[in-house]
Amino acid sequence: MPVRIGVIGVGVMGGEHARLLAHEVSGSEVVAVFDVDPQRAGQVAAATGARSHDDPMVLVKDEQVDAVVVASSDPTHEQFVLAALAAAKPVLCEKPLAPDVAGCGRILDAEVELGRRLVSVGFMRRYDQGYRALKDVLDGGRVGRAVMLHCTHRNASIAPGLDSSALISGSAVHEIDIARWLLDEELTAVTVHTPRRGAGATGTQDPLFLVFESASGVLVDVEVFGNAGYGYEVRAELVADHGTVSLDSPPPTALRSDGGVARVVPADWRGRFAEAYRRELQDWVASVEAGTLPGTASAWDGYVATEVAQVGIRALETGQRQTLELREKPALYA
Ligand code: ISE
Repeated sequence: MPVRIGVIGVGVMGGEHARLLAHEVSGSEVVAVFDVDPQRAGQVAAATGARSHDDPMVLVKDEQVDAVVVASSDPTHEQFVLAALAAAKPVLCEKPLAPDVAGCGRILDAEVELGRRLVSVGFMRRYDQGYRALKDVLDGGRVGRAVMLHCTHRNASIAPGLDSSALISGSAVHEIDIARWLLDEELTAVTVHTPRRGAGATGTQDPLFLVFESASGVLVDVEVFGNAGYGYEVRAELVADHGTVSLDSPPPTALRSDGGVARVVPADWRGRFAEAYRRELQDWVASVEAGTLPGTASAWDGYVATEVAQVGIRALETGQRQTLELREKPALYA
């Protein structure tokens, strides 16, 4: 029997998740969708064969729904994740788990109270083949221990007038999660530097240059550039004792013509990480079907990402290095 999935929020991300779950992920079907825009919900329902709900809480409780994907607006994530936990249904929540630490804490408390891990958070880079190969090299010991991790995260453009804090909470949050995952340790401090603003900067400061310190002394630097102009590009280079391993971009396909060589740079993250999203959903569905834990980020990872991002915003606002104090890690996430 396929896993019957309800999707809350079928905009850019949720609509793509619904399409993948209905047509490209095996073992799943989309049986229910909700969106604040009923017309959009109707279109996705028609394209996936699902029912369109007018109440997301009814969708969560629907006996025809085995598992829930939350891809609605960030401030609504907490209520829908808590509802899925109350219904004891597995839930995959797009990042962030919740925009604020208190909201993440309420979700952690609810999952600990339930005594079962049902929450997954959509940090899809953990499923990107490039990042997984980078982690395999590091874990295999071939280059020794990590010393530094250099990260580049550039968008062609972001919503006009977006505050700089969104570059941390909405974009660099991916580097926060992937650094913890690659290094298998916590980040302990953060400093944020503000170079001259790029010509495309709207709203406030853009780009930002963040420097995180890990518990073992690894430095993780992240250039996050919201209005880089030329395209979407994510790179990483891990520098270790005896060598480096890098995640280059854009893809190796090169066009040679008219005396030049050109490579296509993706327009945004959906093209660059399309396969990672599919793998993430496939792993999550397989784990729901088997009743096992998926390889996704957990609610704890979601909480830490939000906590670190909020401290990073404090470092930006104060211009001072900020240290990180996490809440005690419940045994459920050992
Ligand atoms: C966007 O919200 C995402 O989550 C993308 O993965 C990220 O690369 C982009 O910078 C964000 O704006």
